[in-house]
Amino acid sequence: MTTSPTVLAEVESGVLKLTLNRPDKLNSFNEEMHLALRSQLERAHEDEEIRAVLLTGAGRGFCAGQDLGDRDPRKNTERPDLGHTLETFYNPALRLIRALEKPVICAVNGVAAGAGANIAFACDIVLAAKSAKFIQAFSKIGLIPDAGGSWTLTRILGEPRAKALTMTAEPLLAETAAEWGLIWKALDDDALLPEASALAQRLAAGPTLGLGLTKRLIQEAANRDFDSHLDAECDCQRQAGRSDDYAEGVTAFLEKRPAQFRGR
Ligand code: LHQ
Repeated sequence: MTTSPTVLAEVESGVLKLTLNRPDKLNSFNEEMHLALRSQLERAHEDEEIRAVLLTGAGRGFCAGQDLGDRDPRKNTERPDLGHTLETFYNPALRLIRALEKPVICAVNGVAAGAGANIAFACDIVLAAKSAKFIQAFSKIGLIPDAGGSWTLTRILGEPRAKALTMTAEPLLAETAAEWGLIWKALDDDALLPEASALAQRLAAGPTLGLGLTKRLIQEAANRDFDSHLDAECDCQRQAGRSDDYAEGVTAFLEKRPAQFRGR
């Protein structure tokens, strides 16, 4: 596992809290931060003790996307291969977030720009501080919305809003993002981390297998017709029904006590 000061990692009560930590650069990504985030996401896949992930940023920003200082065109004569950066760094991290069959909560503590915004949108439950804003900054520098943005924004918002946000790069306030269904909730700034941590801990104490299957089904829904999706639900429910947590959940209900899920 790569440990690096650019991504602070701590595990508490089954929650892996990851804090993007280059606050002077609004937590924009350099190679070290990419590798550290990937390594922590791989750890979340492998470690059974981890039952939820909480992603946030240090300082006043969440993440300003790629560190633009890394590829100063004034210093380089050759044109860069940005596709290589996506293949090597962003896409594997985004795939790890979506494939992780455990809840990923994102606490957007401040501005989220470019790939930073779209990494947040790839998480399962997104909470944002009311002072935070989301900026599809790509068009300001001649790029396309990457890190899944052109997919996520279109799926969630539809073409008109997706096109306007990406072509104008106008900031979207957290409260509007919540009204539009792009994130779960906009919270008072002081309430963000306490609420996000409480939510992450609640989910980490939940029936991890069932939550993971729920995530898988919801993500796959748009790719199937209703009939075949009913079959997929059937397969997943069969699996969930054989879990220890289902037996515990029903037993706890019948005994009128809180369930003690173990994530199995
Ligand atoms: C930064 C950055 C930054 C370096 C703030 N880099 N220093 C994928 C494939 C490969 C390559 C290209 O990219 C991608 C995906 C992408 O993410 S493309 C989009 C990249 N991101 C942007 O274009 C956003 C650039 N940043 C901004 O527009 C502003 O900083 C925002 C609107 C995010 C915040 O504005 P302010 O609140 O006014 O803060 P600021 O601009 O003063 O930034 C604070 C510091 O952070 C400042 O450094 P300084 O030394 O002057 O205090 C900035 O230079 C630095 N910073 N973003 N992406």
